[in-house]
Amino acid sequence: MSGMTTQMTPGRLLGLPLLGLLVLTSTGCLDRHPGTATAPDAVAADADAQPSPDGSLEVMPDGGPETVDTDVGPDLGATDIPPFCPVPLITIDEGLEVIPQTRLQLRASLGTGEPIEVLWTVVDAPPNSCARFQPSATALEPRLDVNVVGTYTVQLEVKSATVPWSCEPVEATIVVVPDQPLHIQLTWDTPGDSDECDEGPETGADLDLHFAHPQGANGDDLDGDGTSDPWFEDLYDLYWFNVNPTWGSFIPGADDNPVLTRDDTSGSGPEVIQYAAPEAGLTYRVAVHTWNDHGYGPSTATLKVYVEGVEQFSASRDLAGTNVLWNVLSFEWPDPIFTFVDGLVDDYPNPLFPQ
Ligand SMILES: [Ca+2]
Ligand SMILES: [Ca+2]
Ligand SMILES: [Ca+2]
Ligand SMILES: [Ca+2]
Repeated sequence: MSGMTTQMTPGRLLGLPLLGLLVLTSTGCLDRHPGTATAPDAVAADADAQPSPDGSLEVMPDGGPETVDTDVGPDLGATDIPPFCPVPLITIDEGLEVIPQTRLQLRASLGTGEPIEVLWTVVDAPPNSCARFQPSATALEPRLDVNVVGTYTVQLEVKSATVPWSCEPVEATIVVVPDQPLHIQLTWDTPGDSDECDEGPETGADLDLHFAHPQGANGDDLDGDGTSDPWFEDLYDLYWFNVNPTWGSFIPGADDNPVLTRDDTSGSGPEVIQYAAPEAGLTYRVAVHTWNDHGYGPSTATLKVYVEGVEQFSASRDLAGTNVLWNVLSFEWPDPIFTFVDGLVDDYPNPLFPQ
């Protein structure tokens, strides 16, 4: 998508025209960062400024308030003018509607060219999204990975020599929508993990998403219930050990295979399967396996299925321990009608990697 800039107007502007300089007063504008200041010379050099009630500019250098006569602008006749704040800009190269697993490139500016400090905050995001600014929330141009489907709102606060932190922050809202015919997403909560978003070996409970083609229905009867199982079947169970199987056409280069586009071993997820060309008339099955809780205790797994970008199925289930299989659902393609199986098998080890 093309680059896009969003600009929001803070509520504190009170309908005043945007001017090039701000007036610092003794109102709440300075309370949070009392050291904020600008030199009187810099103020006097910019005549396009918001006047104080007596037609002067008020600034706050280190030694306390000073007044620089400028004789510009009308006398507003007010005795308590709120601080005047320019509007920061949030620029997002990828636009405001993107597909899952997009790495957003954000940029902050004030439009004046003056050096600024920034503070970014994710104020709203889908559950378990773990969206964090990289390399940090104080970078001028941070990156943000948006992996979970849903709506994200980011907030930007800006400080400069003439702008205090207390000016109203601006926000931008990004919508993450799948673009594939079939998009399956697994996320999980693990209350026993104090940081569900850290990454690295055994830093969280490791759950796995499984997606089975009907050809796999003749697999081994791993749970011993007398019927064959598709799970962990070599070719027809798509999961972390079989991330891009050849289903559908066997023509080399045919772009009709499902893909596990995101594996997660460190907690929270998401694990994601995308399928550009599900086959008409086939019934697919979806399961969740607790590969290893790594000692963090029970997790609540949430499985969502999106068809053409629209959520069509959602279910959650508490899963405790290692080697638990949650047989979630089956559905036929196209025009899927979802059958919520909701079966639970407590001891279902991976036959290739028993533990
Ligand atoms: Ca963790
Ligand atoms: Ca996993
Ligand atoms: Ca069985
Ligand atoms: Ca993770």
